Amino acid sequence: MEICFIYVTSLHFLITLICCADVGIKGIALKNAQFYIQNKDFSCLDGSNVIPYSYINDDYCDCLDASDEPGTSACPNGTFYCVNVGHKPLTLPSSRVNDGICDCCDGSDEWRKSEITQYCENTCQMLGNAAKEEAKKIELIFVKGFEIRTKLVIKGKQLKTDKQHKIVELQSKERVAQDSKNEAQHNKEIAEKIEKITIKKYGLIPIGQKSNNEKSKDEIEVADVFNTIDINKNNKIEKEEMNSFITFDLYKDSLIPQDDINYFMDDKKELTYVEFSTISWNRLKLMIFNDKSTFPIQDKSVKAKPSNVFSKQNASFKRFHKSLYDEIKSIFNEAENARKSFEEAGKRLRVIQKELYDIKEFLKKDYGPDDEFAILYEKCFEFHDTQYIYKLCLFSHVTQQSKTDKSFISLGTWKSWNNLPKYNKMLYDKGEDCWNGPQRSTEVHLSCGLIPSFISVSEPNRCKYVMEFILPAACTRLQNIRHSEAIELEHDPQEL
Ligand code: MAN
Repeated sequence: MEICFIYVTSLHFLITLICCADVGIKGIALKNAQFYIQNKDFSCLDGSNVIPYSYINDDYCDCLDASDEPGTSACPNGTFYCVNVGHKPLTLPSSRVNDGICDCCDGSDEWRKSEITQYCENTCQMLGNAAKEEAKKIELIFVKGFEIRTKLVIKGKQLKTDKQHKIVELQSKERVAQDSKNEAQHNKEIAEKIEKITIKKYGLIPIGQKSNNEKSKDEIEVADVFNTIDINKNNKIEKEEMNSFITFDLYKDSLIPQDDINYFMDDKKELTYVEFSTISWNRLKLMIFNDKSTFPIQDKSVKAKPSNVFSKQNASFKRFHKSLYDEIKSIFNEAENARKSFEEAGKRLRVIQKELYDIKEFLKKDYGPDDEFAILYEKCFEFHDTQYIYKLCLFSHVTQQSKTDKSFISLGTWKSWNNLPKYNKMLYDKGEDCWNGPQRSTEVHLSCGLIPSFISVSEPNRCKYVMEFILPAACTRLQNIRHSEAIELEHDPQEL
């Protein structure tokens, strides 16, 4: 019964439209044609007046809604409807009717002039064909883009799964690395304890480990001895200088033992202050100053008898110290190696922790309803204008680099999607402060395109930037496609 009623009503509308509605009236929209019935009084569409049929388009405004003057400019609030057969219909403000300019592609807005001679050329068919061609290309971009997007979805999901697995793997590596760091720390503490005892016992200089006061006291002593031995004052200690000190007559046989001198000098011909203080000083101190005596005066005669400073010492005593040096050296080496191992274990742990942190950061972000944007994470794209190079690193940050002084300004870091659930606007905020203004921020507008490309940058409000970016991941809706992209169809798109 209901269906029958709808059918009868529709049929009645159709009959009215075919036999009675006056589609010949200029400027009416097709949907309104049914209200303009030839030779019947016309009721304004808003009900504001009822007028004789002859008053329609008579250049006099009778209806408040201008519905009696659809084809003239009599009512300021009126509109003219171009049917534009073959192309898109168009609605114009009534002021543009019969103004001498052809606005409708079918020329109907200049109907008065065309009544005399054809005033406007009908370009609807041509425009309609061109629009259809463009629409086909756009459709093709959408279809191809959607195909790529489908692959991106698979890749994005795979990437996320891989990262999740990687987290588990890294967490177990982290535990192992933490254990080995703890062990290295334990070994270091033991080795350093022994080192400390040794240093204390033999009154050595633990280079780089003492407080500033203690250090400077040691440095003064080292510098004193260095200056004493440096007879020619060239800021270096030469072998000849060493040989001119009876102090080095270690065996009290009026000879300076050259193998011992080579040992002091670490097999070098001359020593700088740094080499002396870092290499030779402890060797010297162990072998000569163990009795806390001061450095003896120079004796220009190498053959001279040793001074009584060392008269208490004998050769075996000194040899004992040389071997003691080796023992101490190995204690120092052990402590040094333990420190290095600890440092390396710490480094290894930090590398793992950094990787873990990065993956967690990656997984925190929303890569679209199907993870179709995931593989673009931290991928960067540039746009150059006359003044700046803009760099957009997706899901990460945006910068502006001046072409003149090469300085960088942050235009924001990843914040979020800006108009969910559409996933076509990204927001990067908390960029560098704008002078006397807000913090810089950037909105990135995404639309469908086969190749990810940075299309444009603008600054509609000071320090608020808008970037246009195209990519296949955004090929979800036909209206998202940029028309200019049509020409790129011939190129082989990369799958991003
Ligand atoms: C720099 C740039 C411009 C910005 C001004 C604001 O010159 O970041 O984009 O408009 O600063 O002072």
